[in-house]
Amino acid sequence: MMSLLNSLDRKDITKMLLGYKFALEEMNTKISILFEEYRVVHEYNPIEHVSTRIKSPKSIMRKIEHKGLAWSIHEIENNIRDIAGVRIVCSFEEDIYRVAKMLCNQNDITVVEVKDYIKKPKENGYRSLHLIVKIPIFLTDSVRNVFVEIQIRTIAMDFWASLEHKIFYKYNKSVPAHIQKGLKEAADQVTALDYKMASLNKEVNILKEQDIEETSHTPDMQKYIQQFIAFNSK
Ligand code: 0O2
Repeated sequence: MMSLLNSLDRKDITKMLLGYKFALEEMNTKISILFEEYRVVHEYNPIEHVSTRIKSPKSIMRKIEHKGLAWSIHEIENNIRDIAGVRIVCSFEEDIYRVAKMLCNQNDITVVEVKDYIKKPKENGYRSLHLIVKIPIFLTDSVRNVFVEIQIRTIAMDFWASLEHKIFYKYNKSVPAHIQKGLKEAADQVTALDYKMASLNKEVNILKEQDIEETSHTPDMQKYIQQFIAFNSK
């Protein structure tokens, strides 16, 4: 396999990978600007953490073979859309869609595909929102539009996906039925946990709102009490 990758020009590979590196740097900047502003305006941060990665050469080669692609930079750039990957881990499920909307609304981001594995989880229980986008990278002599895969999920979804990936996402034999069942059960528990935390959050938010309403009534109340005392002491 390595020899096939060696058949490509080194300089071309470096140029290609640089494009993905710049795309990720640009995405990182976009995300941090967006959320710093969001935090100031809404006094809330929907994001727990963000990570980026460039797909490993081994994984790129596996995908080239799996998709039956020709060994050319052009073919790789046009058909492998997750070489540059951003993972945004949010607090709650509703934050995922909030974050996705904010990113998709940016003028220079072209949304190529949305894969909603939350509304329609994968058979093994995998849940996550995937956006395949294209962003322009301004180089010395040209503008390159680069594919980036953005995975957005909650902490709970990330917990399941990271461990499942570690255990056997790349296990290429068929997974025994009882293990598949166990995995799916763990995914269901993770989903239940997400719902539970979201509902607790909603309840606390209602309490907070009531608190604000009560404190905002205080000056009126004080005024009323003063008027009442003044009237009754005449
Ligand atoms: P890695 O090691 O993370 O890079 P396409 O890209 O559209 O041609 P693909 O790759 O099947 O087809 O797209 P999909 O389903 O959106 O998956 C892309 C990425 O999502 C995967 O990349 C994983 O990172 C993640 N993913 C998808 N399904 C699962 C799953 O069942 N479990 C876990 N843990 N992650 C998943 P790679 O290249 O497969 O792997």
